[in-house]
Amino acid sequence: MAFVIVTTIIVIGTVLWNFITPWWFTPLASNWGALDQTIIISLWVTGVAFVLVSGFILYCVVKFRYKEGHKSEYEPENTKLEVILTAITTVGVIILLAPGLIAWNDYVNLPEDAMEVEGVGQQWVWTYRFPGEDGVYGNTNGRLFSSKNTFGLDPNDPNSQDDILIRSNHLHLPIDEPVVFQLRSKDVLHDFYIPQFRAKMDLVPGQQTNLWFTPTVLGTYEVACAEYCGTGHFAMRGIITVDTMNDFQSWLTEQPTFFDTMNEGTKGQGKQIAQTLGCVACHSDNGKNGIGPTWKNSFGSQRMMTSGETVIVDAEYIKESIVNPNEKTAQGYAPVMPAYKMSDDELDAIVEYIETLSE
Ligand SMILES: [Cu+2]
Repeated sequence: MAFVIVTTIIVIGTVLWNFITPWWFTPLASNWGALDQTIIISLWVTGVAFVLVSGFILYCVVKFRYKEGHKSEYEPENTKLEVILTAITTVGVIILLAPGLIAWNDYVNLPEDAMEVEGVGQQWVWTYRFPGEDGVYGNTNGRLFSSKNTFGLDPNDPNSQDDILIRSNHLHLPIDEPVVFQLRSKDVLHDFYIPQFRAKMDLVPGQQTNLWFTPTVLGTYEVACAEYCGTGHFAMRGIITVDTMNDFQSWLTEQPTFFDTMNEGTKGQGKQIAQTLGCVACHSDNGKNGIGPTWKNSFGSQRMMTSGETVIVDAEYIKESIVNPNEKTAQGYAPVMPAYKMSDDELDAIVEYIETLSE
């Protein structure tokens, strides 16, 4: 009897929980209401099946419990029952699958006149590229990646020059305009996910994947990486602000083109370089230690190494830590930082930036 009571409580509690849970969808801010409906239909179908199957088990436990003199009957075939059960299951599976297939068809068919943005993922930052005035993306090639050319754009391709580069994790989009994201990864698998837009797509190294949506509510939304991509996965976040068309246009005109970025000096650009290369995912500028030590007030301080030696955080140590990070590891941190190739000017710019963060 205890089994019947406990199971009944679990079944009723599970069903009730789905109605009163505080962890429901965040308010929808895109065109993808169909995806929510698909999930809700699935919840209803599986919920009804759950209640019916659980109810049947409880009924059997009570009805056929052990009694003196009761004997079970042997019935190996019951064609009528099999036909009914097969029919019900078939209808259930169709209701489960059909709405998803309809929504998926829209999801993978990209609108033709949509705005285009490229989303680039790397451990552990997001950056973006617009095709610029000519509307055509310049060619990219993994061999062309450098600390200066972080998008790997072909400098000899005339289409590259006007490409607009967003070298921070903060992207703006205009409201009510369909936008197609071309997604690519510079290193490992990532997943571009904005919960309020319900939009989600894997980034696969060596491939381009696509995703589209139409933002429908003004506001600021968080981009999260939804595919475990290494130690700093949790820090791989970004922001998308949905603006009016006017605000979006004025933001876009302030962003540099590829031509601009290739011709800008490095002096005073330490913060920009740190952002573009993703240093900021692990090294904060606000005193909070992350995967790596914070940069705030670090310049000139003493730091204990795992080897037991103490070093002064000066220009030489910082540069060595960037170029050859596993030479010395600070105590309390894992030796997970990849080595970065940078020009002397860029190293100086970063040291200078870290220095400005210290009192
Ligand atoms: Cu990631």
